[in-house]
Amino acid sequence: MIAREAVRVLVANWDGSYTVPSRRLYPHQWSWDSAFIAIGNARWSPRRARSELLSLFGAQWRDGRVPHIVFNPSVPDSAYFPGPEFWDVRAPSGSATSGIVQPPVHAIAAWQVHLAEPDTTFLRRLYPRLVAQQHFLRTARRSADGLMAIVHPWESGMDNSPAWDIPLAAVAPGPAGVARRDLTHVSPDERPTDRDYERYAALARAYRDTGYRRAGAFAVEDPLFNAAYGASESALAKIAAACGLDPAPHHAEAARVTAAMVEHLYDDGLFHSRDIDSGILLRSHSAAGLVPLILPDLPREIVNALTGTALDRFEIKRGLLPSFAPGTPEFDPVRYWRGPSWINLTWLVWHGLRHRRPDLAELLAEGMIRAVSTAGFREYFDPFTAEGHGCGDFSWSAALVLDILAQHGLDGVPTSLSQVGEELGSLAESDDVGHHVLA
Ligand code: 9WN
Repeated sequence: MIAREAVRVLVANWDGSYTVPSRRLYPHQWSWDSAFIAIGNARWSPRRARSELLSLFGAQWRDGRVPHIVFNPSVPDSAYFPGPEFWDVRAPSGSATSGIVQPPVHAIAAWQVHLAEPDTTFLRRLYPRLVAQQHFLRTARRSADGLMAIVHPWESGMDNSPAWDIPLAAVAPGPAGVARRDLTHVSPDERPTDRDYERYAALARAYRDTGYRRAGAFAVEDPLFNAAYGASESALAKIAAACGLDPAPHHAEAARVTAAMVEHLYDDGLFHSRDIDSGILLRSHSAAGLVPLILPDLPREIVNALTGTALDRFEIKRGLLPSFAPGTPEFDPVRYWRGPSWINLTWLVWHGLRHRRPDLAELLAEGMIRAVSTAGFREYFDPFTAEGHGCGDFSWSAALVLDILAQHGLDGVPTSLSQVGEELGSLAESDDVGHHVLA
């Protein structure tokens, strides 16, 4: 039973107040992973879902930034590169963290967690922190055209996407021989190259050396990141209303950023990134360009054009959304963010299509369930064969499939939505005891 198996993965990766993305490859807390994990945990243990988000925001910086990694002090520095010694910074809570961020999908997650089990005390606790997270982005990262910049490919969450090939080529690589740990766990054909890592390390070091204040040679407006920011403002409007506060400023900010994205990042059926220094649109075929479908205020004609692109260029009829369009020279079906299908990207596009094109949302839901049923909860999947790649027992693959199951049920497999609901309901009662779930 997939739901039970998904919960097993989440229980095995639980560290007491949050969930590691993967025991060996990513043994700390990651920012956007925790948001996706909370969405899935909300379906069987709303208590763990709330803890996941509260523990992440416990490491928020004074300026409002939510670091992309919160390090577990009991894991040795050498377990992950770059570890706490490299980043060399602590949050006010005392936790060692990184100094960069990831796409701000957390308000979306907080609202989903509340919907699964309404809890205004939780919302009231998190709301000011979510507002501070957005405030950091719109003050420290806002460009002249009103969009938010990322200063490192890791901030996009789609590290080695071909969308970064041009801006990354302008970054002088640091010294060769970066002490990578990822290749101990995953084949080099499925990960970024050493050259990529030399540039990642150089960029992170340069940002660190300005006290995490000034962008270095990489500064781009990314459609996924900005869509997450905008959709989070819409979620914050709902959260504010539920807390008896004024939602209007959040609605206005969501509308403003949506309009700015349409004006500056949209072209020919897809959203693209833009280089801040040159102002040039970095036309590529990244699935990040479909994620603005999560924006509630997106004009109808753009929704239709994106849907057409998803069908033609991304071939989503197969049920799996490739991270980069097949049929392009850069496409690679197994190398990380250069083509494989990821459950979180597919979930975001599914979320955006749910009410607008339920027929296509269903295709994606069934594709995700099929992939994990045959390959397990892998990190990513070949979009043609659904073969699994990257690490196994990957938390957000398990979590988001639980959310999909709770909303769609299992089509073609003899488990109805209500059975899944009952199964998850009974697990929720035993959410303190992982062993019970594993039995
Ligand atoms: C760097 C944890 C993270 C995800 C990212 C994914 C990968 C890290 C890495 O793993 O990035 O942050 O070491 O490659 O690209 O999206 O959050 O799952």
